[in-house]
Amino acid sequence: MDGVGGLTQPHIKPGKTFVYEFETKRSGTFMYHPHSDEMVQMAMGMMGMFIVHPRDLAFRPVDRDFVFIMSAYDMDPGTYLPKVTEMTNFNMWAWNSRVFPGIDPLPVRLGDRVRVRIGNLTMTNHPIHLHGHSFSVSCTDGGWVPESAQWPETTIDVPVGAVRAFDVIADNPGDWAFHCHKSHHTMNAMGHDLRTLIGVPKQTIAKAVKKLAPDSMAMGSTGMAMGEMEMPLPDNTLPMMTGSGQFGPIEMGGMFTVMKIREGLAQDDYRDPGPYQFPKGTVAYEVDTPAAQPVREEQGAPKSPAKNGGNKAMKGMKM
Ligand SMILES: [Cu+2]
Repeated sequence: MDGVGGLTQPHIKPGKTFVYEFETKRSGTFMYHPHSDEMVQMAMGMMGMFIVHPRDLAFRPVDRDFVFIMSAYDMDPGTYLPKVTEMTNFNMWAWNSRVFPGIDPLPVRLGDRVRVRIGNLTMTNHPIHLHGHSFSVSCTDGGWVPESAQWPETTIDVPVGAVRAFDVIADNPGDWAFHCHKSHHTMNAMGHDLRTLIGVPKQTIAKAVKKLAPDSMAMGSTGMAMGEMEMPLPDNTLPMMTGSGQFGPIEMGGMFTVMKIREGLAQDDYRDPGPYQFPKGTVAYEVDTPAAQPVREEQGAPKSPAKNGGNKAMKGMKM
């Protein structure tokens, strides 16, 4: 029983219920979604993962098994409905319809064999990356990859309409970033077509721009991090980067979470173990450098009137 409306079955009209019956003939990682008014139904998130476990429990066993379906939405800040006609410019990149920091961490015991299954029903590919480890693709939605055909990776591309599952031995304790490697996919509610204002003293021009376009958002003069982007948000949106860790803001959003690998987790106790206690000598640290001057002055550019005051111009500006 397949679900292509018109081709293999009648369309399911609003208020109606259909039954699908089928045998699960092989194990693996699969996806399901409508083939009826797809642009609308998938743009609004109607999709899911379907996992078939092997009957033989000794076949490729793992200690931890995670699954994510990737979806993308285009929602203007302040609105409540994804745009169903968008084809390229999505601004919310979600795992299981959630964005970081709303995505749970992946707590894992040191030495666990871990499987992460990822399905892609967005309209672009996602190179998925885990820090601190290498791993191999163990199955796709086409079947299990023979061990002799696997090769080591640190990032695996998940094409549109495809599933990739990778198996990793969690042999490196720590808090390891796990994310899509497209930079704008680890951000929420991106403003598109913004001007680049790196190095621009913008305290004065921001006022002028705001007069012309009160809702405009100017990028910070040193970047897009939260310190530069202090502004009230409209209802029902998210900052582009948010979440915090033991050392400060994480400045990621979207398709991002953390695999927390710990020694000594109790059997079956996979609650969030909190931030990693780094052993001495395993965290990068600051050293004194001689004469650290602002770059713009070293290059002989005019002195900025916005020096140290640039952030204030952002306050009150809306996305
Ligand atoms: Cu991505």
